[in-house]
Amino acid sequence: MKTFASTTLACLAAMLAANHTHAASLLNDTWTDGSRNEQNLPNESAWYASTASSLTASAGSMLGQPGSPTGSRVWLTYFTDAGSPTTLGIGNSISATWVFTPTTVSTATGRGVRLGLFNFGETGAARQTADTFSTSGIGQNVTGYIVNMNFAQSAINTPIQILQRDPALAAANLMGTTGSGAYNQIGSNGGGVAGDGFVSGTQYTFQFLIARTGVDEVELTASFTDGNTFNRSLTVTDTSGANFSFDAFALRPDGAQNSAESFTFHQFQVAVVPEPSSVMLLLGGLGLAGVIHRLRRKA
Ligand SMILES: [Ca+2]
Ligand SMILES: [Ca+2]
Repeated sequence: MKTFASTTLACLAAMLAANHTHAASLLNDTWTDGSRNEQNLPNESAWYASTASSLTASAGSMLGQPGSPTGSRVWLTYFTDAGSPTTLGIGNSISATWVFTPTTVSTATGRGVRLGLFNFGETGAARQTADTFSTSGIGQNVTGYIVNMNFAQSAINTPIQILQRDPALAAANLMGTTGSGAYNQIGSNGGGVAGDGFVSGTQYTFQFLIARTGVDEVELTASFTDGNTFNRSLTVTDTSGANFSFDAFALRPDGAQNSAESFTFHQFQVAVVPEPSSVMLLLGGLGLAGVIHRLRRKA
């Protein structure tokens, strides 16, 4: 027969396990309403496109079309209210997850797709409120990190690169250049050797995970998988001048000849782990267990 103590311990272990995996969803959108215009967190968010016609929603998905064969586009959304970026405490992480299907994937050897987590809540930064803007603008004073990806049928060596917005924040160019003054690389390129790339018509999941691992340190992991054998992943650590606050996600495909003819968005999610309220529940649970323990000792 189980003792009361062992039952209590089992309950606590279950609570710890639940807490460990419990995420607060900031946004989880599947375009069920067939529109990309409403900001109604956490169920949907408004998306802004540098060229309005390049991003169209229909029931259950959103279609992004880079210029073809050339012409980059920027697609941007906010997953918190204006002026209220989510800030990671030590041990917390944020993940942005994009489920998508590309068509007519490029044969490019460059890095034609950029995906970033940003903070438009910085002093001097301004949120976008409408479509139609320059793909080399909107970034003044915005902080954050990007994944710079070789998006092709055959991957180059180390197809993934992760960079941080330059702390000098001189550049208004959000994602149009990764050069000096705009971005600084974090760690080395990675994601494996040349070989398997993206297949047209296959569904992929991209995840950008940023975990705060210290007072001034974040660990950043970018991964692309088809849920089967394709898995390209890179983890790097930013050990100084790290960013912990985020309110936006943006994608910048270069023209179709360097990315893909189209990207169908099936789902876009942003979550924070752990959920602050679950920490409070856990602490409450531990306190209750302590009271029970003391009561039993007295009995
Ligand atoms: Ca919508
Ligand atoms: Ca840094």
